[in-house]
Amino acid sequence: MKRISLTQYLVEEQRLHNTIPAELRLLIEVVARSCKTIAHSVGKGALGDVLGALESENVQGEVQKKLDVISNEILLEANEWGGHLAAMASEEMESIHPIPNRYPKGEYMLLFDPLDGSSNIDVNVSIGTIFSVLKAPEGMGQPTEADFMQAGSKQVAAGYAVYGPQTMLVLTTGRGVNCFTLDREMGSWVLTQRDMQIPAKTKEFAINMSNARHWHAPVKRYIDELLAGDSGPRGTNFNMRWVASMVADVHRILNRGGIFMYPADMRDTSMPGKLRLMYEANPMAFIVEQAGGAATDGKQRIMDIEPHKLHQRVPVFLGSRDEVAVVTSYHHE
Ligand code: AHM
Ligand code: MG
Repeated sequence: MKRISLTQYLVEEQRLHNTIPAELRLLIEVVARSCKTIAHSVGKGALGDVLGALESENVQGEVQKKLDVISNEILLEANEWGGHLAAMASEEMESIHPIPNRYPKGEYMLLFDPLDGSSNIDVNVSIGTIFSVLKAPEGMGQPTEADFMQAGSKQVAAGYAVYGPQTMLVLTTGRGVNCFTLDREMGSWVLTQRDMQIPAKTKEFAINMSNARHWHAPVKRYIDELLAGDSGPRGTNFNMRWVASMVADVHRILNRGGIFMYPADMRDTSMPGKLRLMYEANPMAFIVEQAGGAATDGKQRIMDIEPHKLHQRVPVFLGSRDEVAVVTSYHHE
C-alpha cells in the first residue's frame, strides 16, 4: 500500500482544491507535530513524571493535571514563532495569548483544549487534544477576545488527536474528514481513513447517566425511551458507552455511529452543560457535520451559535443525524 503522509495530503488538497494555503498547511503541521510531542509525554506516564495533579486550578475552577499544563505549553511554544498565527486561546488559560511582538504574525487564530479527558490521564485510558482554527478579522490590530467571537461555521479547520492504543489525528478543513495514524517508529502521520462517514442511524448512545436526576424533561424522555429497548416506543435495544473523554467518545461515533450527549441540567443554570463551545463543541461539531452527522445544543445547530465569551459552555448533542434530530425535536415540543 502506498503511504500518504499528512504533508503530502495537505499539499495535494491545496493543488487539487485550493483549500489549504501554505500558512494554513504550516499551522496544521505544527499542531500535528505538537500532538506528536504530547503523545510522547502521555506514553511515558509515570516514567516521565507527567502524571498527577498540580496545586493550580484553571479558569473553570478545575484542578489542573500536570499533563494539562505540559500539553498547553507544548502547543503554545510550537505555534508562537512560525508566523502563521495572530493569537491563540486555550481551555487552560484565562485570557487569549496574542503572538509576542518579537515574532511575525499571521492571519489565523488557534483555539485548543490541550488535554481533553483529564480524569482519564492517571488511569491510562484514552485522552486527546482538540483544536479549532479561525481567521483573524479583516484589519485586526492587537488581537482581543472579541476577535475570537465568531460562530463555529466560520472555522477553517478543526481536528483532534486521540492518544489511545494508537495515536490518531482526525482532521477537517471543510472537505470531509480524514484520519491519520502516527507511525511511532518513523514519527510520521500516515493517512489511514479517507472521507469518514457517520452512519445516519445508530443503536448506541453516550451520556454520563449519573447526572440523570438533574436532567431536563426532553433529555429524560429521550434517554428513557432508549432504555426501554425493544418493548418501548423506539422498538430497539440500545447500547451505552461512556469513556469520559470526549475525543474517545466522538472517535467511536465517527467510526461506528452513535450519539454523544452532554446536556445542560437543573443544577446550575449559569452553567449550561460542561463542555466549552469554542474549543470543544465547535471543532467536534465541524468534524461531525463534515462526516455527515449533526450537532445541536438541543435547540439549534452548535455552529450557528454566536459566542459571547471565550470559555462559554454549551449543551452538546452530536453524532448520527437521525438520533440528533429526535432529541432536538423533543426540546422543541
Ligand atoms: P476536560 O476538558 O476538563 O477534560 O473535561 C471535558 C471532559 C470530556 O472529555 C468528557 O466528555 C467529559 O468531560 C466527562 O465528564 P464527566 O466527568 O461528567 O464524565
Ligand atoms: Mg476538554
